[in-house]
Amino acid sequence: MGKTALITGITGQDGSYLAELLLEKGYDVYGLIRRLSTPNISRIEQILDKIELVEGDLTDQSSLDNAMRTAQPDEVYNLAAQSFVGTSWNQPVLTGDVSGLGVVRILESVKHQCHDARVYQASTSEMFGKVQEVPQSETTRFYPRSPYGFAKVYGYWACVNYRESYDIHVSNGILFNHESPRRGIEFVTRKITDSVARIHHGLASELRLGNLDAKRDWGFAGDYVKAMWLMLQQDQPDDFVVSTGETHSVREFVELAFEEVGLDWEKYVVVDPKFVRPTEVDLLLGNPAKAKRVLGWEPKVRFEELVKMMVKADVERLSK
Ligand code: NAP
Ligand code: G4F
Repeated sequence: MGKTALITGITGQDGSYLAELLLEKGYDVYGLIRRLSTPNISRIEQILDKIELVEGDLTDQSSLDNAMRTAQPDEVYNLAAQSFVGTSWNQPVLTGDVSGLGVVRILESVKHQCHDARVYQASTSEMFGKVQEVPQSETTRFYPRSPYGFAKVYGYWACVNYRESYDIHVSNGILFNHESPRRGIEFVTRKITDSVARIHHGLASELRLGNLDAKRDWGFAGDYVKAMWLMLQQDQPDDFVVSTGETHSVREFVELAFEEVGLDWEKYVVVDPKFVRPTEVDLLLGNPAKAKRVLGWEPKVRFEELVKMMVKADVERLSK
């Protein structure tokens, strides 16, 4: 018999790629979806007839219990979060409730409703924050630099504790930044490629950004959801860094993206203090050696290809 998976955050970037991957593998896929005045299903429209949606919210325990009872999942992928670092300073309590405490609600629900389900927690390189070593690995000490970062540290340790206390098969994927044409528009990569496409089509004349010196280890979301799945196929739960092992600055991303449409970025980019954060994560660079060794996982899409893919998709989208 095929397996059943429940994905929280199925309407987000990663949720949509993961749902497609699991359908390809023959899973029955359930997705937790929260009530909004206008449903946000644009990323999963192409698979709506193949998945089951269950209403629920990470801040509401009973809805999570109901989702677990309905789906009876073999695997739970907890991808839901208030995931935008910038917003976490304006909404620190909500961020803690969803991205931190929400993890405990998921674990409680699994403990009581489907104890044998395997759980994936969307942990993050933001936990390394002001990095204590370069590159960062599973043993690097955390030093979060935002309410989002410290909420995720709480969620991470909740998973470790439920694994040790209750023998729940729960793994943390410590994923470094991963992007795609489905990336939310407020994140820097998509903000850049969307603006480049607008400028190219004569729909905009400038791009306002914050810190161009920040460096990130950027990979492709389609590659990273494969690592999530692999973690839950292991006999033993564990924690894994998932990254490319390369780092690039926001400036490099900008240069390449403008180059793609034959424009000089310096004529269009304006540095606006409004987008500079109260505390910055200056440099992220992950060491994916453990994921390669234990999971046999490696990223396929490299930085230049990722930038091209995203610019191309936005240029095409806006030409319609
Ligand atoms: P995303 O596109 O922002 O998706 C977030 C998802 O969470 C959306 O489906 C959203 O639903 C859902 N959500 C938000 N609040 C919720 C709530 N209270 N109850 C239920 N669902 C809620 O994020 P992503 O890029 O796919 O990232 C997936 C996960 O990986 C997140 O936990 C993120 O923090 C983590 N992560 C991401 C990266 C990255 O680079 N992308 C790296 C490391 C870790 P709506 O559509 O209704 O808003
Ligand atoms: O694209 P960002 O907003 O992503 P950030 O903060 O690295 O967080 C993302 O990756 C994390 C994994 O490390 C995830 F956990 C998290 O959920 C999210 O997916 O910003 C990247 C960098 C930052 O240093 C920021 O200061 O770009 C810099 N930046 C410069 N100008 C900007 C801008 N970021 C945004 N969003 N907008 C700007 O105008």
